[in-house]
Amino acid sequence: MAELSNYPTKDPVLVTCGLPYASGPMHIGHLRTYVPADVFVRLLKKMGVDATFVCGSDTHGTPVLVAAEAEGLTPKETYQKYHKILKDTFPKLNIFFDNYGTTDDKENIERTTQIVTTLLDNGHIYPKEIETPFCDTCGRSQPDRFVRGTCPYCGADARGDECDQGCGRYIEPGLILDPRCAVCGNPTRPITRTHYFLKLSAFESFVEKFLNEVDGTKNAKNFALGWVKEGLRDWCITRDLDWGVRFPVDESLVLYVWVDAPIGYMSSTEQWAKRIGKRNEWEKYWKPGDGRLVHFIGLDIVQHHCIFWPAMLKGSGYNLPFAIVASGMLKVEGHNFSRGRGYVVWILKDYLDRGLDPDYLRYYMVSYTSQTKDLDFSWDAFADKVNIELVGTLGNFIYRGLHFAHKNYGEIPEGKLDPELKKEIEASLKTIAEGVNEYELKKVADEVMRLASVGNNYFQSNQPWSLVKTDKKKAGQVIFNALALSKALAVLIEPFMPGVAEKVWGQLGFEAKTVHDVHFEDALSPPKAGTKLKKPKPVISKIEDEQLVELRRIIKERVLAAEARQKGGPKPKMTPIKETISYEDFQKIDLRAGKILKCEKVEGKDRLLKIEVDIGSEKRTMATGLGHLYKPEELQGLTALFLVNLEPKKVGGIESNGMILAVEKAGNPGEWVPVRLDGVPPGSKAA
Ligand code: B3M
Ligand code: ZN
Repeated sequence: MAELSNYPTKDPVLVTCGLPYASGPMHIGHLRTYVPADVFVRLLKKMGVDATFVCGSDTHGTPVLVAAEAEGLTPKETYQKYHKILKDTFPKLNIFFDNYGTTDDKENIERTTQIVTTLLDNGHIYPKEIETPFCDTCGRSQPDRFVRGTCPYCGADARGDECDQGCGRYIEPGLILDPRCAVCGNPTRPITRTHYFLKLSAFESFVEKFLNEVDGTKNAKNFALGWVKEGLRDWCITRDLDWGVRFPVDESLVLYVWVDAPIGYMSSTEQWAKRIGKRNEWEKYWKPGDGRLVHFIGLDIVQHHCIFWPAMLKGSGYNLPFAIVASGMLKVEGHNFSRGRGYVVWILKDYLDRGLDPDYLRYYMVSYTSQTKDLDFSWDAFADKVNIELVGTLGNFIYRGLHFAHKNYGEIPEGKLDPELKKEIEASLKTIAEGVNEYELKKVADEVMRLASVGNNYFQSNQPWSLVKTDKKKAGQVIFNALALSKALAVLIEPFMPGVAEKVWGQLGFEAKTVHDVHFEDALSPPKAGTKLKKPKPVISKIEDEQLVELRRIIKERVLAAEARQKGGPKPKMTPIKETISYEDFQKIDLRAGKILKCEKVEGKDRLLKIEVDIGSEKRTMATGLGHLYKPEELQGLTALFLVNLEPKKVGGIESNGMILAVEKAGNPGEWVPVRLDGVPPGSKAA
């Protein structure tokens, strides 16, 4: 596929961006993908590529339900509220989609139903009984984000469907260890019911081949290939919830949000096609043909886009992604991005509402680090970027040339483009094309800044301010070249700083076309001598110290408030007493004293311990999830109470034949204490 990865291409390109959950306002984490994607689309357009950009709000799933419960709104009211906020915020950041829909739109529900029905017809979906968490306190099933527990793969604290603090893997329903209800904090209990699975295991070699061919960034590909090598598990695509797209076969279930969410890319394209009056235009991207699909995503959703999504597309006969571009994760002031802990920057409240220019943030997001690396946002680094690079290098150069021209000539003086400068612009265009081709937008931004430095050096070494006193014509030629370079810069910065670029464009006297509408070749043609100039104003302004102090203070206070909240956080409700059971029921349970003879860690599983237990009549191997609370030597030698007639179960590769009983301290969820029976001989029975 190597030759296909060359942009510009004659083929039309559809760019999508991970759909934001309509569960809160926009924050800086969102910008880690939306800004690069918008910049990429603008770059393609500047290269003459037919590029379309679609997105939409993700309205289903537990993230929206959690927000709805917190705000006392219905799920629909919740997503409508945040959909509007998100939709209105994008243009304020100079991010413009050709269509921005929602996954609850009619087009998406219909397309999702069509795809799932096709997958069913093609035999890719089957039913299976599984155990999923039920909370007795809340009185309902608690899938996905409604539970927290231990990641079965790496042992980290995790969300029901996602190891968000550890290995990042998707977690199938029922697999999370030690599940606790995320609403009330109490342990959940498993209930059995029939769910539906996509036979992902049958797509293993397809997915592997797809990943080896797909274009984009290496991080996405390599992560996903690693998971494929471990073997693909079939994927549960239904949930026991009232909110979502109904599952066609069993209407009491809804589809898992990750089924209808990526289909949102497709339905948003359909809405776009309808709107431009070419109903079938969406097919050029989604039905096999020449159109290319490029997905911009965050590193946390690689598995969904590189494994689940291509399998769904393949299984229902649609076009596959051409490229998957994953951006690294975000840190705020050196800490992992976290709304709960206060490490967040809210785009409206903290940034735009304070009158800060969206283009500065756009520049920061693409130029701070490589697309695939983690990006650390700090206000100090932000101020340096703006004050040193944007004001000091770029803005300064543009203003000096315009100011000099206006003051001494009142118009663009006569001149001829210096061949050396022309070469520099050509070199920039080449590097920019490479950056686009490699999905490395930092390379593009750095190159433009390099060109601005070339301009400053040119201005400095030609000294027009002295020259104008002795040879006004010659000085005019220098200024003509400075303005030619400023025009080139306006064209080249447009993709990441469209607002600033438009201002420069206006000051250079271009009125007929906006800089948005010109192609990159225009960077090589100098402006017309004789064009009248108005008094210029600096196009970029400094971040002042007082403002910086204020911005830093906001985060600091937010972090402190979050810490205080966590300390005095709400106490979990007591678990209610379960329903009465008969004496016979109780007699079915076989509880005995057991002595832990051996206790060892399990490779790669932080929470699991393998124990060998003497239960009097025999020795048993069991697994326990107490590894994060006790060292093996603390448990070895201990006599405790064991349930010895529990059906064998495989836990983390160990067949566990029984269970150590432990109590979770009231008021301290997560703190488990084994029921000790010091001095009692192994085999002693409880009754
Ligand atoms: N709504 C947001 C996320 O997990 C999720 C993306 C959907 S993309 C189809 O980042
Ligand atoms: Zn994990």
